[in-house]
Amino acid sequence: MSEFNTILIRIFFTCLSVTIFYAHAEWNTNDYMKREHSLIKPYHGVGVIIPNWDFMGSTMVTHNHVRLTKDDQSLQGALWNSLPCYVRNWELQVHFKVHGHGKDLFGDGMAIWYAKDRMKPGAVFGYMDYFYGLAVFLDTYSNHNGEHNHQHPYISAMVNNGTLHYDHDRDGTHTQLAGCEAKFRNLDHDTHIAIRYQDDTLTVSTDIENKAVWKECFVVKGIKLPTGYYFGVSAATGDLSDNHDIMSIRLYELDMPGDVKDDEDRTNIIPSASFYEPPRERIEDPKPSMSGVKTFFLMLLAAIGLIVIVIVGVMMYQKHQENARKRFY
Ligand SMILES: [Ca+2]
Repeated sequence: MSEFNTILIRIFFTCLSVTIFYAHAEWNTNDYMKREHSLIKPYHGVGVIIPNWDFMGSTMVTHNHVRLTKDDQSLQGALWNSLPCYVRNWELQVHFKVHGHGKDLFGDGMAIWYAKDRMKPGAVFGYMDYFYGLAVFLDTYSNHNGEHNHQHPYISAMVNNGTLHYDHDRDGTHTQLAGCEAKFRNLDHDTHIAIRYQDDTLTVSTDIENKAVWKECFVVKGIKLPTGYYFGVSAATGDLSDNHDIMSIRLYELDMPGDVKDDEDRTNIIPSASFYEPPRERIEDPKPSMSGVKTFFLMLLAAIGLIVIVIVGVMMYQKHQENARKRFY
């Protein structure tokens, strides 16, 4: 072996050990991060296998991201953690990027899952309908104008016990727990979402304004989720498209050593939510012309009333003056 080759090999191993050292140092600074439920660069283990994660559909893994769908029509992709999660209180942080060529038309969006069944393709952003568990939707396309009074992109959550249908045509508005508008698409800076499940309370926050702070999207109390479900992310395109990329997924355990733990067995409970947003029925707004007419008549009545009072007042005053004059003469 030539001396040049030996030097090259030395350089390679130095770089490798430095990389391993820093990777290890990062783990040490995140004592409560569960590495078996997290996805961090470099993704690759051996070959194209990502340790503890499986991918399906249109998903492509590169050095910088896991692309669930590219900016092309009719694609579905997903990435699923292969180990069930038995952490009771947790926070999942996802570094993602949704971008594409569309200026006004793009879609459909992506979803982050904590669900019973993994690797199931379907109609809900690339995952099965009538699922068991929690979904957080990052919906970029408004399928139904007028049904809801918010803009897209829109982030919302849904808890399902296997019986609820996600109504794509109405953007799931009848089954959502809560939601918020979030302009996370086509941004130059990093975009993150945090899903916190602690003491049966779900808190979803975003970091999409390049301020490195979490901004609360919504909080919903009274949510029961079993342990032993799987984390996953999925995305879908239809007639409209976007690149849906995942840069990292970090799961933090929120139970601290020494916390008093209740003994409730959470392995077999059915996912449930005690509070749903009231279903948004198609209630027509009161017609403006009607209310205008009403207002007009009310004003007219008030004006007539006022005129009557003034006239009566004037007449009484004149009568009074007349009487006074009569008394003097
Ligand atoms: Ca939609």
